[in-house]
Amino acid sequence: MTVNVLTHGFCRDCLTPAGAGDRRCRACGSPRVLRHPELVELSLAHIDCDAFYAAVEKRDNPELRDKPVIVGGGKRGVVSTACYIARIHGVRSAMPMFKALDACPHAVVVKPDMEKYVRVGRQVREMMQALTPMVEPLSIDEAFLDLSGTERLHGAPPALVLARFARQVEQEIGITVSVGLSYCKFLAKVASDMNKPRGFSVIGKAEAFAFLSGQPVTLIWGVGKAFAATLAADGLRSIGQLQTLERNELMRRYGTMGDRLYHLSRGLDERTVKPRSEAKSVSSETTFDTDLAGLDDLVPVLRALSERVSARLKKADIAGRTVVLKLKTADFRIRTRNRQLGDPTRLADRIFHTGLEMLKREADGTRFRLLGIGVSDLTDAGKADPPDLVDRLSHKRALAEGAIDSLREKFGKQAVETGYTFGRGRTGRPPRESDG
Ligand code: TTP
Ligand code: MG
Repeated sequence: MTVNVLTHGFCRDCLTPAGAGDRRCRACGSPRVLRHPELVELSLAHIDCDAFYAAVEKRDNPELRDKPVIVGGGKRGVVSTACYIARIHGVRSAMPMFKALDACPHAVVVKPDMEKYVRVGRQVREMMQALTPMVEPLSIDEAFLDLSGTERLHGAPPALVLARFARQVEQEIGITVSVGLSYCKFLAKVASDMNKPRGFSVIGKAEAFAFLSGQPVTLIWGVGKAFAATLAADGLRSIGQLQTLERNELMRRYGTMGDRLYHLSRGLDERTVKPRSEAKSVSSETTFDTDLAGLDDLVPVLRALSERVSARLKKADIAGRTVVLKLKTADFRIRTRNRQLGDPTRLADRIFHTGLEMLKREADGTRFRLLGIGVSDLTDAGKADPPDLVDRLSHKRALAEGAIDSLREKFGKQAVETGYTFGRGRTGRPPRESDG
């Protein structure tokens, strides 16, 4: 496939090049002909799965296919997502379930199966990584791809590779995606959202400025409700209005955010795609202001770090089978100690107690300048922390931790402090922490 063949675009269903003025594909009759003056030049893409959780549920239960489907938790819970049929009735993500069912009483409600969605998300990601290593995942169902320089490898320009990819996801995984193609991250992400589901939108360099001028300021990454209200109070509602202001003026008014407004409103976005391979471990460590030797000082820090690691595992819905303790002595020697668990865990309490056993052996009077804790051998959270009948105490602690988690979810992180974390030990100022 050479570049010239795509002068008039191509069919997204059968990938046949289109002829000048074709409204439908000559080969298959599909109306999904994609054309754009910059089609063969653009290489930055954002791909986002359509109604992701709901699409996976429909795939796995064909009876749901033509019904409005809401994925979410219990009657008092909120909507995680709704399929596009349910959205016609006004159902949206994060809506309280009772409201969603008011809007769409005949909807089928499905409880989320996170483990399954993580698995499908990973499959989609692996298919992306087969196109290019330059894949930057943003969440479970979306990623940026930089396909520049891959034309020779694929024998086709990025636009066609992406359409082929969308088709392949439908055929092999059984869900649909929407693609945004542009020259920068900002507009690629905007584009992927433009004609969902099964969308493919292109925003070229030549049209970016004019396109943006008609959009609301909220389209800009980082402009949430509160900031939009500030801008509105200053008479700025459209990106076009931002485009009339000098950079200095925007920065004087809004600081670094003003700089972003200046650039993004003009379609100037230098951010590159940063490939992230899957983490091999999740850890958190801290360097003390003054070296510490005693368990009394080290234990509260270990507890706080364990909670941090656990929070990250829970957020990513993963667990680790091996707990790793890291210490750096006052003379900069690193000690790492590992312990493998019977089952993977994501509970702060298990991470902490396993770490504590190892720490007790090391706390022989040596002065330490750094303490870290983490888990490796990562797996899906599904197999983690089975009810531990042998160790009733630890089971009870796990249940307590579940209760604390839901309280925190309701009332915020600071709502519940466990005994050990409270006050962060005796290190004086809060330690410098870093996650890995
Ligand atoms: P999104 O990509 O925002 O939404 P979506 O894929 O369901 O729909 P579309 O992209 O077609 O607009 O989020 C991906 C998944 O993340 C979604 O399927 C469910 C989950 N999610 C929540 O659990 N709560 C939320 O508030 C949102 C927005 C998403
Ligand atoms: Mg999505």
